[in-house]
Amino acid sequence: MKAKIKEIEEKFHSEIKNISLPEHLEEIRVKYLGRKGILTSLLKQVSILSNDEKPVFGKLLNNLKTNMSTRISEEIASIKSVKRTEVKLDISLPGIKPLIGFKHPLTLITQEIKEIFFGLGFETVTGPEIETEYYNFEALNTPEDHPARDEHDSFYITSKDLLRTHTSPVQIRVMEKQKPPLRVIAHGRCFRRDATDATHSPIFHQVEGLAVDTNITFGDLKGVLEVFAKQLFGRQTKIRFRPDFFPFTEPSAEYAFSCVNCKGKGCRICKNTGWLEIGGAGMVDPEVFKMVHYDTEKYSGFAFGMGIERIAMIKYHIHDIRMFFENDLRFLRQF
Ligand code: 2U9
Repeated sequence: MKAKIKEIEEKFHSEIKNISLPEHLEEIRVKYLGRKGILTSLLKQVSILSNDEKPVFGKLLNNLKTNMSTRISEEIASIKSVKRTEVKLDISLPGIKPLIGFKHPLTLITQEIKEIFFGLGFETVTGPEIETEYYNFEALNTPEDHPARDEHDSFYITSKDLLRTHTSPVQIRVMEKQKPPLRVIAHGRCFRRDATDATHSPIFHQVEGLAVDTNITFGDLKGVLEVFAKQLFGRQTKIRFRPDFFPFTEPSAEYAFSCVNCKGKGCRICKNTGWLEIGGAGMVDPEVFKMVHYDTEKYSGFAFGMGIERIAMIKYHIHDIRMFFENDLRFLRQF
């Protein structure tokens, strides 16, 4: 038995010498010390020895078992420490610069637009992006057969709920809660079933203004938009109004700013017209006031709207609306 123990011990040490992978050391542990291992089966045989031999061999085998286990653990630790020192760390190399956050161009232009209207006494309001047909169309005097109400033009969630096609429902919600005088700016994300191209996106952003009081006139509207144009694009900017139609304003107009690039002389940006079309505006239709129980004899109001992407494209010289939504950091980090 003694010779056998010696033989096992030598074999163990010679096998372990050439091992370089921790998983192979685990295999050795199983081979010698596992439940069916060489040493374990030898320990089981101690019970059949004589009473004199039992403590002698029992002690010998238990000592060997402890030694083997220690040796295996030491080998694993030493392999691991060698591996660690193999990883070369050059502390003289420059570090990785942390990426500092920045605002999206649409956020920047929205803030700038809001600041101008704050200066004119407006406050901002927001509302839900999922709207009912009532707030998105009916309350805004948009009849059942209007093309915008067609599901080819709007994203419906249910037969009565849809993604808002403009921010105007927000002003209806405000008027339901507040009595005049009112000067509010609604802004946010809107959705239309438009085919995507360089100037159209099914997701876009709007800023709309609404002022309601006694004696509000079209002159007030012109004054507000003129101040806005000059503050946003410079003192030399001129503004032009031309008749238009919207279901929620009467009379209605489209408005344009003199081209920021050629100052109205005509260039590629303004397609040689000297003007950049910005949005629509008008006096709030009395039918809309009736929906929110405002006294149409006592109150009048103006409203206007503009696309935020269009303003940002003019201001930052961006030629494709898709750039705003592609999340390309090479584009976004320029602002
Ligand atoms: C209420 C009453 C009237 C808001 C208005 C426009 C005209 C308009 C377009 C500009 C570019 C939308 O993003 S765009 O395509 N908007 O032409 N918006 S009047 O009129 C309102 C709003 C709310 C209660």
